[in-house]
Amino acid sequence: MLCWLPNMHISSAIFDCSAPDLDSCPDESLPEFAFIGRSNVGKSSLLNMLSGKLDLARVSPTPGFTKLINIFTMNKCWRLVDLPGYGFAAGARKAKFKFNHAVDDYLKNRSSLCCVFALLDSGLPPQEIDVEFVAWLARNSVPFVLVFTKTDKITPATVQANIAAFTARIAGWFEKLPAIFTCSAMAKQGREELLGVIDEAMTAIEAESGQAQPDAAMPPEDLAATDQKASPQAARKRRPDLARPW
Ligand SMILES: Nc1nc2c(ncn2[C@@H]2O[C@H](COP(=O)(O)OP(=O)(O)OP(=O)(O)O)[C@@H](O)[C@H]2O)c(=O)[nH]1
Ligand SMILES: [Mg+2]
Repeated sequence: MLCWLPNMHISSAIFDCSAPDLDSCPDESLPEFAFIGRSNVGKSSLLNMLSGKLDLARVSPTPGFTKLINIFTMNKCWRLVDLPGYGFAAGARKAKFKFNHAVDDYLKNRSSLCCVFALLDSGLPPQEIDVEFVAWLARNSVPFVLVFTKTDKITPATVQANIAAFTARIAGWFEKLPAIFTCSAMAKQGREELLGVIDEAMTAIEAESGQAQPDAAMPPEDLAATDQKASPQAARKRRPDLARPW
């Protein structure tokens, strides 16, 4: 059954909960798309822009504003997740790539996590903290796309130069570079393209679940395995096995 709307029209956007840790998150029945990036990069603003509801997630000029895992259900069938940023610690002398245990746990073990939108400020040359974070995503096999934010603040040529410099830093780690998008929450640029990522993922999940219907005449292959407590590796394997178009 199709449960999302064609062309990614958002008919409902509802705040679910603010979870302090993975165990407090809602069940994993709905596919999730999460926003992460340095504090103040524009995660909450982008979530609002995509949802079409400007006051859904709290936006603030104060870095480190989002402190919990904030979960929102869209069209009653998929979720957007606003994660706390990294790189901000009150009193810290040097920004460091470090996020709390809850975010680490969420990114590594949330089996319904389909794709992470890793946000980078398009107005800045490559920041070590972001390069380190992308390396962490790659090492931990977290599916992600790169999203360069706040394009309204600078010229398109500078945006392109910063994107080229960043991709040059990470290119050697991937057979195929992660997909790259640009956006401006202020100018409402990039919405269609990013909703397209979600649309394609939802289409792939739908196709996969259609194919994965068990044959009623056949017993499940490994009944015992379903009773075992899932290891992080097993949890990751439960993530939808998408032929990722990004
Ligand atoms: N010019 C411009 N400003 C933006 C844009 N997106 C966000 N901002 C501003 O940047 C600041 C931070 O935005 P948030 O969306 O709260 O950033 P965040 O990444 O969620 O921040 P934390 O929750 O603190 O990690 C706010 O003052 C926003 O108004 C954008 O596209 N263009
Ligand atoms: Mg925020």
